[in-house]
Amino acid sequence: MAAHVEEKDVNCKRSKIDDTPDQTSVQSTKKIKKDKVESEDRVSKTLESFDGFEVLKILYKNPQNKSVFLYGKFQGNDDNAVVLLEKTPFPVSALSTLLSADVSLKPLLQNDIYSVYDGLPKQDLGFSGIKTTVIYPATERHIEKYTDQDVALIEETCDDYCNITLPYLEEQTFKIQWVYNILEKKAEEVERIVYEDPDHQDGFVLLPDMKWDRKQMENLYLVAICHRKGIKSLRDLNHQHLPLLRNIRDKCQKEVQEKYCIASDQLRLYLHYQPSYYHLHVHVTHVKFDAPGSGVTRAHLLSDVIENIELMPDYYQRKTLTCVLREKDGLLARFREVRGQKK
Ligand code: G7M
Repeated sequence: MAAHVEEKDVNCKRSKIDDTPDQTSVQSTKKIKKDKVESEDRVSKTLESFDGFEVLKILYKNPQNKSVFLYGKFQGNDDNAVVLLEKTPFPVSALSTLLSADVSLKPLLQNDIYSVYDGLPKQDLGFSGIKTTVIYPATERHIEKYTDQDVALIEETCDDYCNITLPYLEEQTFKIQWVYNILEKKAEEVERIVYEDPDHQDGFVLLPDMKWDRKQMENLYLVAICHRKGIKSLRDLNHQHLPLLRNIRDKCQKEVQEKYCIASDQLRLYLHYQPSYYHLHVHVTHVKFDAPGSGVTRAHLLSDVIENIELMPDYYQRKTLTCVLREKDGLLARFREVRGQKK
């Protein structure tokens, strides 16, 4: 079986993505310029307010999950900014303050026993209720990423991976500086790190995902980023990675149990295919939380990944993987071009 894995690796043109922070690949000067801001080894400065911010476009809005994504600029600066506003769940600890004289009620509807009000806090109640994520300076890719768009389901065979996906990935500049900043402790406070196994081969850093507000356990969202460089995605995984994958599974479960008192049967550990960032990482979410990307078209349970590889060491070099690609994703355009499909 192992020999077969090597054979497959040879069949699939060797990846030029060496997964180093300063990687450059064949691309137009325009593109290099477009993405330059992200390849620099730096951490953007902390904003104090949105003073001088001008909203140029609403990229996405979702009344169900009460979020809105915007694109805009700060006065006197030409850099793009993407701002994600998401209303957060009510922290149980704030309920007694919310249901008190500190909130005035403005009636909106009154009918028989039913009434609806606008609840207006008179002062700071100790929780903002709005999670605000700022990507600044943002590239055009960020603007695309957060823009509402149609998606298409693509069945990627292993040949498609070798002939379409991998060459496409090799042409791109992968902006994973944020990953290296975390691994090298250049960004995100060290105390945010939930756990670290420093082993170069099988170690990883476990920390809160950017999407988690770190307040509610029921939408717990952590991400485990492996120390080893060069593993782009599920497609690269084979029997040699089993110790790494088992280590991530076992230690994440243990640490989450110890730190957050969440049992392993309440945790969902999974990988995305396609991921947004091609450096191996595992999503760790509460099973009750319907996290974006935790559905069948994107998430692959870590336990299934491990078992599939145990059953067939080169499973992910052979399996057709179905994934969702967004309309503006260049990879979708490439699939359509090669397959002679029109939008
Ligand atoms: O789709 P993909 O499997 O590549 O998921 C990447 C995950 O990384 C997403 O869940 C993001 O929310 C998370 N993420 C992205 N960035 C840029 C950061 C970051 O700077 N810090 C943290 N903690 N998580 C991030």
